[in-house]
Amino acid sequence: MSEQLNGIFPAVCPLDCPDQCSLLLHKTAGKIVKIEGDPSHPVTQGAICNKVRNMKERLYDDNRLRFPLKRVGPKGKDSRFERITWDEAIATITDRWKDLIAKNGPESILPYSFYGNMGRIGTEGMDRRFFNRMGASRLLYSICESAGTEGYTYTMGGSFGTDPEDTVHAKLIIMWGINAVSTNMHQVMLAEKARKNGAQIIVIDAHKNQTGRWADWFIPILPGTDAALALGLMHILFSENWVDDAFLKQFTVGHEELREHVRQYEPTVVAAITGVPVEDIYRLARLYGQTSPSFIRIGNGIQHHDNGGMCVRTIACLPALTGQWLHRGGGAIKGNGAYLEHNVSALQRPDLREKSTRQINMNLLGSALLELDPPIHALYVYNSNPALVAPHANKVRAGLERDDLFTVVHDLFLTETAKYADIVLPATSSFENTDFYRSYWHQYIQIQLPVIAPYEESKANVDVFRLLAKGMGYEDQALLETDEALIRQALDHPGNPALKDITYEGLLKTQYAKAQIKPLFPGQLRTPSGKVELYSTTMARKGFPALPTYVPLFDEGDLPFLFIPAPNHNFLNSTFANNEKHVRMEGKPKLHMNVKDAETLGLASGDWARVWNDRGECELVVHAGTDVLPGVVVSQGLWADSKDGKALVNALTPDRVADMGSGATFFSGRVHVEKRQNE
Ligand SMILES: Nc1nc2c(c(=O)[nH]1)N[C@H]1C(S)=C(S)[C@@H](COP(=O)(O)OP(=O)(O)OC[C@H]3O[C@@H](n4cnc5c(=O)[nH]c(N)nc54)[C@H](O)[C@@H]3O)O[C@H]1N2
Ligand SMILES: Nc1nc2c(c(=O)[nH]1)N[C@H]1C(S)=C(S)[C@@H](COP(=O)(O)OP(=O)(O)OC[C@H]3O[C@@H](n4cnc5c(=O)[nH]c(N)nc54)[C@H](O)[C@@H]3O)O[C@H]1N2
Ligand code: SF4
Ligand SMILES: [Mo]
Repeated sequence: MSEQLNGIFPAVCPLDCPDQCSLLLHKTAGKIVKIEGDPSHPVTQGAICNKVRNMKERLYDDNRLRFPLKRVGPKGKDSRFERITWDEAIATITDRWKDLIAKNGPESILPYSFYGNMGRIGTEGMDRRFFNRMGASRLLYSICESAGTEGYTYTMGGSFGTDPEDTVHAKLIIMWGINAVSTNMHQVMLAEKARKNGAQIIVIDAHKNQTGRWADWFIPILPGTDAALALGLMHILFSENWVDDAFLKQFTVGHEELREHVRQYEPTVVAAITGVPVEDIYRLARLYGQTSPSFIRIGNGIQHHDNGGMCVRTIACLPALTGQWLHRGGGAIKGNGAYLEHNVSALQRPDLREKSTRQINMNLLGSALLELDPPIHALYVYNSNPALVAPHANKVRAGLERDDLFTVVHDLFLTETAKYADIVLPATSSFENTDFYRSYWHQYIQIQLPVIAPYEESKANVDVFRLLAKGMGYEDQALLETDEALIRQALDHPGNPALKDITYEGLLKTQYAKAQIKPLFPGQLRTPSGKVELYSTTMARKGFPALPTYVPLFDEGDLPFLFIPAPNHNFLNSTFANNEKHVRMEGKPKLHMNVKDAETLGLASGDWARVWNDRGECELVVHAGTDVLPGVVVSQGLWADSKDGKALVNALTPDRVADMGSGATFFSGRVHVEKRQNE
C-alpha cells in the first residue's frame, strides 16, 4: 500500500466494462476523496462514466461489510448475522469442507464467481489454483458473452477484431445490439471523432434507448431476428455486386456457397421476419456496400438469445464480403480479449487437479442446486451476486434456501446472495489490492497497486484463498506464491508474442502498456483454414448449419410479449444496485412498452405494471411510447430486492441454454403484462 496519506495515485477501473479506464485517485488523510479519469491513457483519455465518478460513495458506504459474519437467523431476506473473527470463519469453513470431502468427495463443493472485479489474479488466479488443488466441481463461465464468442470464433478464429483506436477512420459505424452510450462510452467518443470526419452512425436495436437516440439512423428490429437482417444484406450485396471479389477469393472460404445460400433471403422475406421495411433493408445494404471503411460494433444484447451464437457468427461474416478487414478502421469488434491472452495455465494451474472434475454451467445454477446428482453440498460465491444476476431467479433462490447447503459469500456488501450465506466474508475493493487488468476491447494491459489500506477487516480474494489453503492443510508452493509472482507468471506467455514486451517492471513504471499486435490480414487468422470461414466445416461437424443461417427463437407459447431485461446506465450489472446514490441517479425500475400495447392493456406511463410468466413475476413502472415495437417490452437494470422484492427481473428469465457456448438466454423469455391490481 502506498504509505503516503495524501496525493494522486494511478488506478484502473475494476468493473466488467470493455473500456477499462485508467483512473487517478485523489487521496486525502488516507481516504479516497475523488475519482477521475487519467488523461494520459490513449483510449480512455481522462473521460469516465458517472457511476465510477461516484464510486467513492460505495467505498465508504455505511453498509459496506466490515468483518466476517455468521448467520443466526433463517436464510434469505429475513436473515440475521453475528460478527465472528477471521479465525473462526476460516475454521468453520474448512472444518465443514473437510467433512464434506470425506463423506461426499470434493466435487460436492462448487465455487461460483464472475467478474465483479476484473483483476486477473483475484478472479482467475489463486482461486482457481485452490479449487483445482481441492478437486472441486468446476464452474462453466457462460453467463456473459460465451454464445457470441463461440459464434464469432467460427467465422474469425477467436476474439480478434478491429483496434478501436483505428475506428476514428471509419466512414460508416454500425452499433448492432449494443447500448454503447451506457456500456462502451469510449467507443461512442471514438465514433464522435469519426462523425466529425463525415462518418454516419447507425444503431440497430430492439429499444431506442440513448444509444438509438444518438444515432444518425436508428433501425428498430424485432428481437432475435438480426441474423435474418444480416443475411438479407448479404443477399443484396451479392446481387448488386457490392462485394469485394479479390478479398473473397484470397481471404475467405465458402463465398460461392454463401452466394447461392443467401438467394433465399429476399428482402421481402427478411422484412417479414425482422420488422425492418424492405426499403430500409435496401438503404442499409447500399450504405454498407458503398461505404468504406465501415465498422460494426457487435454488442452482447443480440447474443443473450436462444439463437445468439448463430446470430453473431452471421453478422461477423459481413465485413469480409466488402473486404473491410484491409481498411484501417474497418471490420468489426465483438470482443478483442484474445489479443491480450495471458498465460492462463501458468496462472490457474489446472495441473493441480488430480483427476478430471465435473463442470457445471453457471446459467443452470438453480437446477444444479436442486437437481444435480451427486448433489452440491457447499457453495462458495465471490465476485458475483447470483441471487440477482442469474436466470430463473426463483429456482436459484429455492436452491440457495436448501437447509443442507453450506454457503459462503465473499463480497463488499451483504448482497441478496449473501443473505443466504452461512458465513459472509468482507472483501477489499480493487483499490486496496494488487492485480493486473487486460481489456476485452482496447489493447492495453494495466496494473493496480494498493492505494488505500484494507477497509476494516476486509481481505482480498487472493488472501482469503491463502488462508483457506492453510486451513485445509494444503502446502503446495502454488498456493503460497506472492501477488507479484502470480502477475509475473501470467504475463510470461511465450504462446502470445503480443505480450513479449509487457513486464511487471514495465507496468510499474508506465502503469499501462499497449500489446504489440500484428494485423489480422494476411496470415494471422486462427480459423482451421486460416481464412474467414463463411462456410465452416467445424460447425457442420458439430451439427450446426455450415453456412450462416437464421434460426427462430424457441417458441415459449402464446404469451403476448417478448421481455428484454437489459443492463442500465448507472449500475454495472447488480453492482451499485445497493448504493443509494446510484439508485437515485437511475430512478425507478421501468417497463418500456409500445403505446399501442399500453392502450390495449389500459396502461399509461407512470402506472405500475405486473409482469409475469410461469417462472415468476415482478412489478415495474410503465413507460409507454414508441421506443419499442409492439409485442416487445424492455426493462433496464438488475435492481436490489426492495421490501416486497418485486423488481427481480430475473424471476422471469429462462434458464434455457443458447445455441452456442452454453450461453444465457436472458432476452428470449415471454411474459404477460397487466395493470397492478392495488393501484
Ligand atoms: N452502464 C453499464 N455498463 C455495462 C454494464 C451494465 O450493467 N451497466 N454491463 C457490462 C457487461 S457485463 C456487459 S456484458 C456489457 C453489455 O452491454 P451491451 O453489449 O451493450 O449489451 P446489452 O446492454 O446487454 O444489450 C445491448 C442492447 O441490445 C438490445 N437487444 C436485445 N435483444 C436484441 C436483439 O435481438 N437484436 C438487437 N439488435 N438488439 C437487441 C437491447 O435493447 C440493448 O439496448 O456492458 C458492460 N457495461
Ligand atoms: N436480466 C439480466 N441478467 C443479467 C444480465 C442482463 O443483461 N440481464 N447480464 C448478465 C451478464 S452479461 C453478466 S456479466 C452477469 C454479471 O453478474 P455478476 O458478475 O454477478 O455482476 P455483479 O452483479 O456486478 O456482481 C459482482 C459482485 O462482485 C462483488 N465484488 C466486486 N469486487 C470484488 C472483489 O474483489 N472480491 C469479491 N469477493 N467480490 C467482489 C460486487 O460487490 C458484486 O456484488 O449478469 C448477467 N445477468
Ligand atoms: S465503468 Fe467503464 S466507462 Fe466507467 S470508468 Fe469503468 S471502465 Fe470507464
Ligand atoms: Mo457481461
